Amino acid sequence: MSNSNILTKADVLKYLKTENLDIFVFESVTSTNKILKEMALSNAKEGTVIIALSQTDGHGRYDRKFYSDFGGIYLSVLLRPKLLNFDTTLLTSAVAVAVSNAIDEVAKRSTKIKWVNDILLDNKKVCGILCEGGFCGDDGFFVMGIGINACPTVNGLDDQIKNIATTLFDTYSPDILATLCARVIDNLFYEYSHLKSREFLTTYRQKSAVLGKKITVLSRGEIIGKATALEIDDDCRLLVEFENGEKKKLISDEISIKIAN
Ligand code: BT5
Repeated sequence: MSNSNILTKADVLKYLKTENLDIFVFESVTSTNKILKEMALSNAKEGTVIIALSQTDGHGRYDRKFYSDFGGIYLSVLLRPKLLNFDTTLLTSAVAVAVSNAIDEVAKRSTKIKWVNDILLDNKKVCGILCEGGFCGDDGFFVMGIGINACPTVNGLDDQIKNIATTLFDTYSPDILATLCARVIDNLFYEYSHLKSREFLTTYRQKSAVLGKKITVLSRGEIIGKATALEIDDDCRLLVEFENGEKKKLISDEISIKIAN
């Protein structure tokens, strides 16, 4: 058990199996993704990990706010894949499997994945994942940001999200946070090193919260139609059938979906 009531790097290292990572743990930052992108541009190595216990400027896709109060886990991992034609949808989806499995292992729960980057517990969002890329000279990098509503926050979930979000554990424990961080990081590097084989796709489809469901399709926040989710292809695109019978493969870059009740 940790002596302190605050998660420390030593706590995480106690449970971590992956070697040669540069891990930094902070009580509060603006955004772990923002800091790690800056570090990536200053040549930080693959495997640099920033963990924060709270964020003042946590964000999701299209700069949407990600509520990041003390109690959750907010972490970012720097990847520098050698392959040039690396696909962010695949990477984000593989990381979703890694995180969903980690949560299930540690919390003994059964989470689902909402295409493409949300982890759901009892149909509510318990985790969001954001993949941001950049270039350092000729070399591309990816910052994988993961925000998990792990333990309760002092004031509970914000009014803006309390109907759509949930928290994993009922009480705060740095030891649980440490175990969760370690499992997330270990699973992430496992999936990353096996990405080429796409073995994660089987689990991604099994854990899908959307396959067979009626959904609303949005493009940059604007509703473009109602559809049924039919299939996730090998590139993690979502095949849907719109109400007028038109079938389309959705790419996550511009598109988001809502599951109908
Ligand atoms: C995401 O975006 O869900 C990706 C969130 C990634 C956050 C991590 S934390 C570490 C790293 N540093 C960062 O600054 N970001 C990453 P998106 O799919 O765009 O969803 C955003 C939407 O999720 C918001 O518009 C809210 O509806 C909802 N939301 C915001 N905060 C939430 C929370 N704490 N729990 C559940 N849902 C939330």
